[in-house]
Amino acid sequence: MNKILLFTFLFIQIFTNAQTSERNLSSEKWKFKNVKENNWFTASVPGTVHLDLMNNKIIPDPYKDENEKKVQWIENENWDYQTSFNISSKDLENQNIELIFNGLDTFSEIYLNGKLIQSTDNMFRKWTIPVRQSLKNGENILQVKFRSAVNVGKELAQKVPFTMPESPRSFVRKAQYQFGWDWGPRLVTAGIWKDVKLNFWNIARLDHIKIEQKILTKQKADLNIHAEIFATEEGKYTFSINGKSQNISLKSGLNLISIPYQIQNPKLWQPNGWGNPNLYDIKVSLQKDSKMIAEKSEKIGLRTVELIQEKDEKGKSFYFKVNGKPMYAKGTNWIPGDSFSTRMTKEKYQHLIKDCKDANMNMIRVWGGGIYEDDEFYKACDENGILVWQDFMFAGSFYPADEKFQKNVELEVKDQIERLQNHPSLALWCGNNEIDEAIVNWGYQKQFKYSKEDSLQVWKDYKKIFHEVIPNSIQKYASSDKQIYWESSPSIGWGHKESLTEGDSHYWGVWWGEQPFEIYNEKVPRFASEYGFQGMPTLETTKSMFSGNPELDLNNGTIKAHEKHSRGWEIIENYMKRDFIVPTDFVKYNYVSQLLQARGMQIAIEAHRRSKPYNMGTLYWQLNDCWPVVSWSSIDYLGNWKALHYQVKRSFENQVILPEEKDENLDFYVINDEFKTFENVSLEFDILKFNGEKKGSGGAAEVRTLESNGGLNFDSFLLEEIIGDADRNEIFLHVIVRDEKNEKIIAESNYFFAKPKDLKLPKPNLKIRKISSTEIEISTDVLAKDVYLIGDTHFSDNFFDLLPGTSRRIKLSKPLKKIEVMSLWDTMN
Ligand code: BMA
Repeated sequence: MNKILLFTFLFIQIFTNAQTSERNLSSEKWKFKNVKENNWFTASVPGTVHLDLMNNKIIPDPYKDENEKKVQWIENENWDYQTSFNISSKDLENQNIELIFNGLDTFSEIYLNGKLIQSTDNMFRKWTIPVRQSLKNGENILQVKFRSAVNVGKELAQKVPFTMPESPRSFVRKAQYQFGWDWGPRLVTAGIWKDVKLNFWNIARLDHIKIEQKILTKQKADLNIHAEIFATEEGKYTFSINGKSQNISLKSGLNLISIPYQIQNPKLWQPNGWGNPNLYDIKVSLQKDSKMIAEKSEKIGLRTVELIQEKDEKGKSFYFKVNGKPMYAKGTNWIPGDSFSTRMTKEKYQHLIKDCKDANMNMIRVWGGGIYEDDEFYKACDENGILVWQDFMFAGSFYPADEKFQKNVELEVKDQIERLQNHPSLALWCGNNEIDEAIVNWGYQKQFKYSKEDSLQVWKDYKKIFHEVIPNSIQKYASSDKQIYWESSPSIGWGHKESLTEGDSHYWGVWWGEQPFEIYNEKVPRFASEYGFQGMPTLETTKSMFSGNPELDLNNGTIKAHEKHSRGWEIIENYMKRDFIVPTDFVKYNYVSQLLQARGMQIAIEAHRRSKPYNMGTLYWQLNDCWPVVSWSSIDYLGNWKALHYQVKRSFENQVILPEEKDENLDFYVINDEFKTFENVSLEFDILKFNGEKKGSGGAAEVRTLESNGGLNFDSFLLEEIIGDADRNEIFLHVIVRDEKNEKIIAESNYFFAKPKDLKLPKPNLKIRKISSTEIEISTDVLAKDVYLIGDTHFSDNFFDLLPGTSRRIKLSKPLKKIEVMSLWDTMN
């Protein structure tokens, strides 16, 4: 009790001494209604109209059954949100009071006590409104009136003389995926999607701390701390950085100050797999006459990032140098974690980014059709050593560029740069997703019968936004060490050969082009920023598609509705037939669809890594989902790892051995992404029958050196010599790469000589033994291919091959009463 009293006392002391304070208005009682109706309902802020309607039982959950269709009317309506709050005479003694909306979705008019104080037209901007004059002592009424973004978009579209693809989505500065995507439902939201607060301040306000890294050496980091200070009183102030104070003079109005700050013997921020992502606290404060005026704190990391593009005999390199060393980028693409992004929690962000770290990734691309992510996302990336490729939020369409739109984009870019740039994880700003590609390759001009002038206008508008407005804003607002700009991802569409010799590439010959997975071995780009294949979500997530009893049947309407690609089911089935026996049983189909996806991505990732340093990055499409759906994700909506995520973890290990069959040979590539040289490395393999019987063995004649951050084609063998007269369908190869000096296995792999459907697998006798409530041991007599542990828990490993006569221990995230298990054999018999 005493402690609480003391704490309250201290808190009041600080609160009253400080000249700045905040009040959160999100936690006030909010209500909402359809403009056309009279009844008010309770609302949540931050939130969105769909969730409010759901919470009031006015609409069903759009993620369940086929309900998405039933809620489409919402996007055409206008919605009023309202709250009231009290202001005391003491509050009004503050010189300045601002109302701050961190995010409004999207077209709204804000009224305070009946007076219009602001109109908004961009979901990605922050709105700061001076309100001292509009506030009154006692109760104050705050209203936010939203207009349908779809209807506003349609009005804007009419002003353009030609039809824009997927109109009207590109006219509205709002998350584009809400208009429906090939993995996402159409749920065009409205609402107060981020916090609302009142900011009270006196004398001066401290804004936007920009931390610029000037010099970084082993001995020191020279930083410049830039601050924007708006002062109402001119005079002498004290500015402190981590307790180190300095006198400054401020004029009344806006002041831009820059103060050098040094860190001795800096510990670098290292990407995952290279070391620790060390972080430093930078606390700044502004004082006047020993009174605290304002304080701010930032967490930074000391690192350098460069994008290296140098001409070479094949084209142009494309890779990131991090802390002066070339980094092979391993990672994935991020989409919003929920169609109702306000539902994302800190825990979910932390979990998904930790899952990236655990799968040996070091980079993630925030895809341009979603949102500039929540602060917690970037914080998690900072803490886990995951670099961020940050798209601006423009995707797969044409965009207007009238003056109003340009200004709007500039302010959006400014807000986002100011919010994000101090994060050490931030590596690159990218203008957009697939817009250059859409203009050049997707044939919209023909489809919508554009005149020559229309087509020229589209290109002119593109250049305005992505060659001028955005890069100019980056130069103006971003710190000098955070200015890498890449105009469009991909830079060149996958139909053009240059997409493989320079820039970044989205290779969609697999899936969209329906080419076989093996084509990945030929189509290796300099930097693969997208490629992917769909797989079904786990059973738990599949079941969650139903409000009632799940009907697990491929022909069920609900199951079908949770695949958003128009030909998705067909493409999956076509590919499945090529490599697997297509099961009729739903659970087995679900399992094989995941194996298929993992197999495709394994082939791609291995092709990319084998080509290091020609290829220096591989980011598969996509990490996560925004609802329960069949998609390209490796982690489903409920956070469960699909077979792909387990595979990615294996394929992204720092040291890997990647066998490749070429003509009559089997080559063994060994790749090392660590900055550590292995001097005496040996390679040995066995050829085994599925029952464990050894058919042969071999190895590299000599030990070799595996260079730091290097890779080599270790050795090549004539296939005939390895296999002899054995049936390719009855054997596999097990290979080990050993560091002889330290007597340690550094990589291990299995290689099959036939497609899964052709393997003559014997029935494994799989046994599970309980070690503790959260650990099991699984064993087999003969080879168990693609062992699948089934249960609503996270298994530390799953979808793995268990070698003949071996066992493996697996940890469970939570205890299970019953664990079922199957393997590929079960789908073939
Ligand atoms: C990529 C992405 C997304 C899409 C994916 C799969 O090009 O940029 O637009 O979801 O393809 O089709």
